[in-house]
Amino acid sequence: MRIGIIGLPNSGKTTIFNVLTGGNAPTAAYTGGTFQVNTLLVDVPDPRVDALTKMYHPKKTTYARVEYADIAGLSGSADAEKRGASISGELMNAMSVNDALLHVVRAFDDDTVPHPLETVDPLRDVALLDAELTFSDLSKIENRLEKLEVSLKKGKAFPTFEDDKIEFDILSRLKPHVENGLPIRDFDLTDDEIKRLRGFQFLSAKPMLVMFNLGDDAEAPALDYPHKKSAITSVRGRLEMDIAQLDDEEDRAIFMDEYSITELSAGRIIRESYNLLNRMVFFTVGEDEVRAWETHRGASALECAGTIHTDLARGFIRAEVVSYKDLMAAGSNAAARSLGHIRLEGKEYSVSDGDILVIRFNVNK
Ligand SMILES: Nc1nc2c(ncn2[C@@H]2O[C@H](COP(=O)(O)OP(=O)(O)OP(=O)(O)O)[C@@H](O)[C@H]2O)c(=O)[nH]1
Ligand SMILES: [Mg+2]
Repeated sequence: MRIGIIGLPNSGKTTIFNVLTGGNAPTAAYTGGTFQVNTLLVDVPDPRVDALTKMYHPKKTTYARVEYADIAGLSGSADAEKRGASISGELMNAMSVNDALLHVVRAFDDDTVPHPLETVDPLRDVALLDAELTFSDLSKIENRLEKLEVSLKKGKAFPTFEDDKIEFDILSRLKPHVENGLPIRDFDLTDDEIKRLRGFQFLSAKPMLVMFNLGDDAEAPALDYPHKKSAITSVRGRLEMDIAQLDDEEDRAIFMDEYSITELSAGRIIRESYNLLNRMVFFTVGEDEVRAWETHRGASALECAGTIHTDLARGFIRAEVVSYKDLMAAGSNAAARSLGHIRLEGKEYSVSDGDILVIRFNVNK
């Protein structure tokens, strides 16, 4: 899972990046919309993996991982004429490789930190950046429609003629939607249509997590955001970054206590991202390794086998499945087995979040 952090200059993207990664990337220095991208892979904190490690004492423990990209460079032009156009090719690429976008919105007051539009107005900034993304998508749609119109008029672009007609039809329906300022993720598309549009890498089609970056004791603004594949969250960015950067566990506990923080936001935000992206984890366990694997919700046993290794999918016979809860309640694998908690499931079995799988397979079958 890869999440791109975007937002206006000085909104706190690098601060949030540090909160999420426990990192020390330098903040401040007003980069004023200069293109820059910094990525880091982080383990997904998961107490279930910790508990399984205690049970199995494996040689190795592997957590699921999330990659965060701190993407600077959106200028936040308030000038409608320039919107979308300000997104350079490299910035476009840096954004489009992500599974979801995390929009950091400044909601903290601080006279020493300049705002590119001079005033702090989080709701305006949400709308502004959304407009920037939809405008960039609109210009792609318009350019493509123009080209398609020419080639369809010639009428002999065989064998792509039929495909071009279908694409022209989809884009023509999509255009007024985007012109109305609505993100593409709100538009109902069939799987086939999604496939046909994939190459465009539309930015407003990506799942969006809007994150208010709050001051130490600020409250989150009330945002009406009725869009699909979207979620809203908030974080006291600088406060949490300061805590996340403390090496000493005890110091951290004291700090958290003082500000009544029960859990650092990194884990919570990963869970919110999992929900937004319809992701889940399953586990494999043993003496060698306890490991969390990420997949999409509702994945079949066969798909999970393939996530582990293509051979396991190819030679799939059966999956032995026990839920994390049942295993923990039983206390050991042997106890779970004698209680009848270990089930044998076939290819089609829909795996649940937290299932522990053993894939029986035979590659020679
Ligand atoms: N008071 C206060 N300041 C913050 C908070 N979050 C970030 N800042 C400050 O705002 C400034 C900008 O933060 P960054 O995290 O560098 O912002 P950015 O979005 O990465 O900025 P660019 O990369 O230049 O676009 C820094 O001086 C931060 O210390 C906050 O929650 N409260
Ligand atoms: Mg930055």
